[in-house]
Amino acid sequence: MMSAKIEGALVAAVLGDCVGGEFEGVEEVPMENVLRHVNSLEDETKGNGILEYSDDTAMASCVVQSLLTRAGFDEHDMARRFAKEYSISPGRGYGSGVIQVLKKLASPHLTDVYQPARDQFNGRGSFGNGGAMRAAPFALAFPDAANVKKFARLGAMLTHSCSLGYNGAVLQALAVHLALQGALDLPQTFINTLISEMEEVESDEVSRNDARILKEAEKPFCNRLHRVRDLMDMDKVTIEEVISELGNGIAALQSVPTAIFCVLHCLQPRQYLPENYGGLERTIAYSLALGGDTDTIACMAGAIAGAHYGVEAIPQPWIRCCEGADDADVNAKRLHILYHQV
Ligand code: 8NA
Ligand code: MG
Ligand code: MG
Repeated sequence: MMSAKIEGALVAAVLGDCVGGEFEGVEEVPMENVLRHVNSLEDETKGNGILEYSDDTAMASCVVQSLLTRAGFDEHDMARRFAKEYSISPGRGYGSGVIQVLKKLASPHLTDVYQPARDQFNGRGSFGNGGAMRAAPFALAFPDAANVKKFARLGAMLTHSCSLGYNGAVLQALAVHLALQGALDLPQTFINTLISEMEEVESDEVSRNDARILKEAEKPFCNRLHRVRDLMDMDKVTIEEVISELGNGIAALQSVPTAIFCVLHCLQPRQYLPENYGGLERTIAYSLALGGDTDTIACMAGAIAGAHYGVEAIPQPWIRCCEGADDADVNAKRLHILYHQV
């Protein structure tokens, strides 16, 4: 595995978070506003300062540091890092539910680190995208797909115990894993592989039961991935269609398949995006234009796109104005070494 692809994934995830923060929670984002914001990153005379990262990057850095320090997955170490990071910087825009978990994880008396997550939402657990937004590093540390799935799931379960939360993390990690392997060179094969992987992931009794309780389709992520495949076969697809078919919300189900669609849709030039943009810039700009949970959707799409295009595809001025982008590059080089060891 080339280091450039691992660096691309980790750095572009940070960029998506930082650049996407501008429109987080805004329901309608005109493309001209996106392009004005994105183009201002290139204009260094403006000196518009540093764009700060949010919970997405804060938690992903904890995952990375834990994987590197422990040379593998250690749930106690990772839980401790989440709790410590939150106590140092509570103002990073964490979801309102997950804060309760992070406070409980700080307790030195805690024996089962998965218990606070299980207690969320009357024992149903969170289905938010907070597990998925930090799932990419698992694909950058473990070369084997079985480990990627296993540890992305466990890593998400530290805060998200609903299957619709942690299965979203598995899907996001698998998408990054496949992108690293060059699978996006054949987009149809890429989406078909994700569908067949998720058929398996969503076949257990817990996942089936959660889908039933939440009145979702059977195998909800597979269902959305089929919609992604339908949308990618269409010549013209509007922002409104993408939002109504896939969503742009804070639930994993309404954002992970959306992020995957953004990457697939932007593999080729689009008339409403500048000709001088490469695929990575297109992906991030397009993610923002969908509105909603823009920082997280751009972060997840950025990780997948970065794994495909590599770090050289990222414009230097973007890296310079995003907090944490340089650190991500340093850590990615260390992950690359781990990737070849485990
Ligand atoms: P979370 O676990 O607190 O979940 C996020 C939200 O989803 C919760 O606050 C609930 O409203 C809802 N939710 C999740 N599970 C259930 C359930 N079982 N029953 C009922 N409601 C539920 O936090 P997270 O870590 O998943 O964070 C998700 C997103 O929130 C991230 O994108 C993060 O950036 C953050 N956030 C988003 C916005 C926004 O406007 N889009 C604003 C601030 C923070
Ligand atoms: Mg965020
Ligand atoms: Mg968000």
